[in-house]
Amino acid sequence: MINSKICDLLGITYPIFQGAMAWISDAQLAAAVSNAGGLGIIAGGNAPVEYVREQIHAARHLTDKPFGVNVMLMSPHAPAIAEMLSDEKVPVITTGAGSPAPYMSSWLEAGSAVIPVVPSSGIAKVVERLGASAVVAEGGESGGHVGDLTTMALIPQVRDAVSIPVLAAGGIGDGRGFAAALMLGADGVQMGTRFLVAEENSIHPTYKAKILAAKDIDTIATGKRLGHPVRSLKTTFSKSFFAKEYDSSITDEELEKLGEGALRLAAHDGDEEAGCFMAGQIAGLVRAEQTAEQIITEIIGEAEALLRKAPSWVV
Ligand code: TUI
Repeated sequence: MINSKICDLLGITYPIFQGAMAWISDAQLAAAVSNAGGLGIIAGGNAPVEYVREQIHAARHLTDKPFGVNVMLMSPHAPAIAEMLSDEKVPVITTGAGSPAPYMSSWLEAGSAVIPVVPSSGIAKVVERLGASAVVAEGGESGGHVGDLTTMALIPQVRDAVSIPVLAAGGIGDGRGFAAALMLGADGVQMGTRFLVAEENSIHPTYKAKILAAKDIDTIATGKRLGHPVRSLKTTFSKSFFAKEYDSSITDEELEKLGEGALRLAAHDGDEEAGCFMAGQIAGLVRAEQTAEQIITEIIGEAEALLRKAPSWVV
């Protein structure tokens, strides 16, 4: 058994969050993770408020365990989703891709635990002051919208900057990563890429096949020029986007337009040409489709075995 204060705080069995993945992590995946003892998280992404509300109601039918909802703060729907979340009083709210400051007091009044995803110790301190229950510190190894720092550098610095629990994200895909995160000072982990191939994840089979076939060098971060880089599998789409970033005849607006809808095309349609298959650098570690429960129990088992052996390093 791995004991962590985030488990007591949220009423979960294992300190493993399933990272929110836009167009991917719905009520079915989130409930499966929560039923397996982790924290499942519904992604708001760029979806409208009605969709997110439906997913919350669906999750409540599928699990009686705590679950979370993520607000992607760059979404035009973020203000409406934020207001709806205050009414729905979900157990946990996570945020990404921006500052949750405008919404924090309303969510806290509604009784939700607010756990922002942060890319630096400075932003971690700000959200702690605003009342965050914990932070997810996410390194640039992760899939999707990425910050600059690596998980290895970020976690100990965030750990030293705040007193609230810290979850490590980015580059964690098995029990070794989990145990390493604890050594860096984290109280638990958040994983996205490993859950891409969960049986309860109903993304297009092509997406899962691409993850299972990926090697360590198969992801690329594109969109640095636009100020919000996104890590995805190297595909026709991402390689062409990367080349266009260095083409000064293409405007930022044109570049931005190129990316629109590409994630949905990957997740929904498995479109190998036009889809953006977001994935983290640990994609090469993901070898089999498993249930959420198998993923969680395997990772906890691996981490326990490693941590039990840890005293042998000290002579
Ligand atoms: O948000 C993510 N990952 C994401 S969001 C996403 S959807 C998307 N699609 C297209 C373009 C952009 C996004 C896919 N993956 N991770 C959490 C995260 N948050 N990473 C970095 C941040 C972050 C950045 C700045 C958090 C706070 C922040 O604050 C800035 C400020 O000024 O306070």
